[in-house]
Amino acid sequence: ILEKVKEVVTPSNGAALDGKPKSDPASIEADVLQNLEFTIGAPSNKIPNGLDDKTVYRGVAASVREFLIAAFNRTQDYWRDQDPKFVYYLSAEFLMGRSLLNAVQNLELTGPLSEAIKKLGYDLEDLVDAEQNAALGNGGLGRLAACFIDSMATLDLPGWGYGIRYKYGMFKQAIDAKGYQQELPDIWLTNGNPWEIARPEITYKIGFYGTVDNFKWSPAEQVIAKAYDNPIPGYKTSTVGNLRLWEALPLCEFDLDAFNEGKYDKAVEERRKAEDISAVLYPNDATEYGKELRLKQQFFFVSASIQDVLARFKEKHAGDWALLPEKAIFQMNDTHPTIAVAELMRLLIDQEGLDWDTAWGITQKTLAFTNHTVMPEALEKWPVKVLGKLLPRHLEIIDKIDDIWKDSLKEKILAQIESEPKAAPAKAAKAAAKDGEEEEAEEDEEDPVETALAKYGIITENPWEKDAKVINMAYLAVVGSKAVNGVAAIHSEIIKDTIFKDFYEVMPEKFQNKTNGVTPRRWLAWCNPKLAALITETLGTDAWINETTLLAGLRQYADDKAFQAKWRTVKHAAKEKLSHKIKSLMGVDLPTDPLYDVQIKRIHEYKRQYLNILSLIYRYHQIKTASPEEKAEMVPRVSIFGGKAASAYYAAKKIVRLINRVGAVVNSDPDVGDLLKIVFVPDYNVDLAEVLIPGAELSQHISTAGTEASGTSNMKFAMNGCLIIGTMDGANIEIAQETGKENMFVFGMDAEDVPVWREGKRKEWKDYDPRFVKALDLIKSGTFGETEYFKDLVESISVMNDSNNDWFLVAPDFTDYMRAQDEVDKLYADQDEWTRRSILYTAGSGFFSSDRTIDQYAKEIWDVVPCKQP
Ligand code: T68
Repeated sequence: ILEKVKEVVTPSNGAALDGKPKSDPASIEADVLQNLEFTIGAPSNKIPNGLDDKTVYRGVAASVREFLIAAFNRTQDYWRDQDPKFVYYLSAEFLMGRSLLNAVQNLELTGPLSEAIKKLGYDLEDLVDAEQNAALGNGGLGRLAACFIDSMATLDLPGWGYGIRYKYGMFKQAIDAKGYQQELPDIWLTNGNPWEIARPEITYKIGFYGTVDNFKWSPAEQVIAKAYDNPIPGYKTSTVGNLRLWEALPLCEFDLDAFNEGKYDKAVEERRKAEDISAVLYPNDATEYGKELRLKQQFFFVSASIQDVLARFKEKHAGDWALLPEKAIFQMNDTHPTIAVAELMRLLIDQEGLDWDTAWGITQKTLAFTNHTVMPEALEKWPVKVLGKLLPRHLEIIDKIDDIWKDSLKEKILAQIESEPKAAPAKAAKAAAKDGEEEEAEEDEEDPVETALAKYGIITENPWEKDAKVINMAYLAVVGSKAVNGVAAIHSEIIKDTIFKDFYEVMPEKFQNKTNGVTPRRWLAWCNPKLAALITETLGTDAWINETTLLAGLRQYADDKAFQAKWRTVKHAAKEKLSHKIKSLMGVDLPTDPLYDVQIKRIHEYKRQYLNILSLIYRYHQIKTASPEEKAEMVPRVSIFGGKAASAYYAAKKIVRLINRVGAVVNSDPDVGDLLKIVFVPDYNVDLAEVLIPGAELSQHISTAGTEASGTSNMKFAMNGCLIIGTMDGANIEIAQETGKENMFVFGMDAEDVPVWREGKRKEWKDYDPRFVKALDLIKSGTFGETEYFKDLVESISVMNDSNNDWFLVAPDFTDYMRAQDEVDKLYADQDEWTRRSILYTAGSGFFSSDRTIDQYAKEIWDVVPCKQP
């Protein structure tokens, strides 16, 4: 083998020769052998029987890495030379999933690589499964960031992602025998990470705590941020972008004095403290714990990233700071990186010596902000005490931004009031005279200017604690950014009407919509190769992979019976694959003929997994009480759930347990047979999604209207020809527009109705659906055990009092949900019509490519244009 390696590799396969490794099967085979031997340290002569898939995966990954790095180096070199404007996507989360298959497909190496691997006695698919998930994210927000950098590379847009190289990613979820969720650490780096390039030469100092004297900050603690680059290959282009992640390290590795004094703990204490910063991903989705370490993480990666960008800028354009907004834009992914507003100001003023106004002008042109939620608990508000202690200079800067901001509004507000016919000029004048005075922020019609100013405050009173001010990070971001966007059409409207209403009124031009998208490479072409092949065969081209609007060409075949049959065959194969996966993970046998119904997403009350399981409980009851004739009429269903509950979110954890308990009872009940199976797939993550989504026929996106900002799995399901049952919420609305609302199982209250319900109607409503009551009775009477444990969960939607108010409208939406479910069953019995709709979903999904989203960001916010090597 080594002779062969020498023969093939030595003369030509070095990147040094032409910057590109050889991609014929024989060269790849030899290169894999060489990597197994010399990079991994595995005796390659043991191949095939003596080396397991995990080891061989590492050898193959090392070889693919060579291709990636070669193209990465060329791209980055070219960009350095051309000096285009860059976008920097600042995100505390990048939920990347696995990289091997994506890299191989994007680099168009699948054919020769598979052949090489086969020759070695292995199978590419098995090796793909040996890879760990890179789960550096909670859910939608983190996965969106991953899709975005994929699209940036594919569109040749000069751009990098910036984030944290967490040592432990999203916790692993296990379900124990009693149905409880258990959280286990995600130790994903143990076997090394072949997809990253450590950059020990790229480091920055990050300070914390300390004092400020005459605007000069002396941090009391400092750590080092060390860079790791993760090449991001585009598809059908030589462009390979970058995701730069930061690791926290101590300034001083080892306290030798302490060590010599025998204080071993103390000798490594600084190291441990520093490493804590990039140790764990906060496993909270939509709730904010306000931990100091969390703020430390945020500042850590933001400061390192901005310092890095400014350092490169200075290399080319030293001193010419006015040029910065023409060379760089930072997109802040939610509030987590919004300390960037103050940090950019600090670096420009304190380090580069700019005056306040110049720095502020630059900052406001160099930052943009995306909001992903209207849930009040997820909008970060840092106590002044916490932020002031950790970042005293930043607090000063934020304070001044707040003052100047409010001052700038006074005239505008006064003018507004005067132009309103109803406003009495005398009152307005009186209000203006109060200029600068701190007044209680109360809804006081008497004093409109003061009232208005109070609500614009970035620093405000903490509603939960007296005399404790907080910094509203979303407001800071809105004020400091050139653009603010929501993530679906309805969401972008809602933020203008609710959380940012006052800001929208004084600067409407800043507010935009950028409907989310997902990468069609990972989420259709690579995860569903059979469907992709059928689409390519039908459209006569594979150009749809990058130009998803071409998928509309499938519409003309929607009624074609022969095509429908092919479509069904492909779907059935994906259901089989999914069924095998579940068998291998859980030991459960799932029949493949029933309707495959899937709800996979974080477990949250607003996402209403509860509604879904209640309807299944009722379905179970129906099966139990049906006559044989009635049973024969029923449409068999497999219901699959997946998702993690935040570790401290008790209601969500109870819902997980309820689903598992119901599943255990239903699946082992001989009266039920194949009419209903309920499975909760543990540890839902990106690679499971890649099997679940192609195999699903119905997917549930049933959030209370107005609560789900967009949703992105809805887009993935639609692309894969999966029908949707859903509320008119988030991107469901746009999916309905693109695929035909009549083709979606729409139910429930609209976003406008929900507040009306909450504030009024709810109080007198008693029309509980008898089926809803029955389902709850079954839980209460112990059909699924643990009546005491489920008691408060049941009461939360059925007994109204101060702590229970069914905030997410499970009870009032139940009847319409059941109606929609009946429609589902009816339609599934008509396979031709079902298939026709399935085709229309894929055909209508072109708009939901993240290429479209990123193109809009690039043109409408970033002003970044493609820069492709000739
Ligand atoms: C999601 N948000 C939205 N947040 O819920 C979803 N939160 O509707 C949308 O499609 C998606 O963002 C992309 O825009 C999240 O995923 C979080 O994960 C999160 C993490 C930490 C703190 C708060």
